[in-house]
Amino acid sequence: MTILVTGGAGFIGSNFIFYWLDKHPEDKVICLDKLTYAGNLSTLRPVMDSPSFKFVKGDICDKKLVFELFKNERPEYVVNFAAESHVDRSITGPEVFLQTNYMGTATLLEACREFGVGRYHQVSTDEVYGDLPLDRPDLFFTEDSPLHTSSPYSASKAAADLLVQSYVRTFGAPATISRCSNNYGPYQFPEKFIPLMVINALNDEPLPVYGDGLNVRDWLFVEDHCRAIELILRGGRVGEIYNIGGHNEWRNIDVVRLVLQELNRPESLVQYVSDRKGHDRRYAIDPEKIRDELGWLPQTGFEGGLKRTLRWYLDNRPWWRDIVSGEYREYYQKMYGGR
Ligand code: NAD
Ligand code: TDX
Repeated sequence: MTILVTGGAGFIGSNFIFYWLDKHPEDKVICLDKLTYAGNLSTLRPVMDSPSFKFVKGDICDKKLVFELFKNERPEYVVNFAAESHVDRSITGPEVFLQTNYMGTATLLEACREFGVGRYHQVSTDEVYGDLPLDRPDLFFTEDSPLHTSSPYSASKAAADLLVQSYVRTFGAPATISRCSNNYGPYQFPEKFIPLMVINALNDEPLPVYGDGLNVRDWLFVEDHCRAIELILRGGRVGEIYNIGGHNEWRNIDVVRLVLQELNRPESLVQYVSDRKGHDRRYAIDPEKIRDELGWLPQTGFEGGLKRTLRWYLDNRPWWRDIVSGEYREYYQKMYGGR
């Protein structure tokens, strides 16, 4: 069986490739990735020489390349992780988000239609539901919550979801969609909240907390997300959406405090900075559907998962040092300088 994983040189896609090859060594995994700033070939080093793995550098928007790949490899499963994924970048430059997240999905769906696949899975996000108020802890996102997007990033992801649903209805595409909460774990790009805080703390640099630090995110260890996608591919119903999240809500400032405590760094490193435009207040997933239909439950608790993640960043300094010493410095200056 051949499985095509797009965006597999990024954070969740690479963890998914490791997970899949470990669980299904008889399968062939092909990774299609453009290697944008967020893609890192060194991440895939552990599997690069495996006969079960093949890396293809390319853009999911490149119809000729994508069609050629489908024609030659005939993947049975396609899992689309490829995306521009950082909300802050979508605020300073939305176009590439629309191009990759929407048009890239369109190209993959067309290739599935032309060549036929067993399953197409769209990796979406809980951000398509917008946010929940802090004073209503009884509210959660269900699969029926209305789409209510706040950023160009979430709008581009919601648009892609609607396109996938239209292909199910009109063309009978064997597609599913998952909407997961915030992931954390090894190989997450340093621009994202947890690795950014960890790396700054290790470098004894200020930890920039947006606004009042009271925004709430529902954190899930990346391996739990990978297992949920596997279950959806195997047993999820075509045309369905599955929310993924583990009832693990944390205020940003409390995550920062925990990181500082674990790394034995002082709280004086916290620096409140001006808020993100349109900053979503609270995300919280109701995972009842995936639990009841597919038996999925998260297996990694937050404190254990965070410890594993911190250990990974401590043990893999060359991985993130290479990133933060390059063009990332310019990004950081532009995003945080004088904020
Ligand atoms: P990431 O930014 O770490 O990785 C994205 C990968 O996609 C990179 O390897 C990049 O090179 C590749 N890519 C970008 N544009 C491409 C293109 N046009 N063609 C081919 N490859 C391209 O992202 P991530 O955090 O691993 O997120 C993966 C997916 O999961 C995204 O679709 C994101 O929306 C979704 N998601 C992420 C989270 C999270 O917390 N990180 C939560 C829910 C859903
Ligand atoms: O420097 C920071 N300071 C800060 O306070 C950064 C980078 C973030 N934050 C806050 C903003 C959010 O409230 O931390 C929270 C998490 O921020 P991000 O890591 O940027 O994640 P978020 O905006 O919640 O979106 C994430 O979850 C859903 C992923 O990046 C998306 O790809 C995914 O779809």
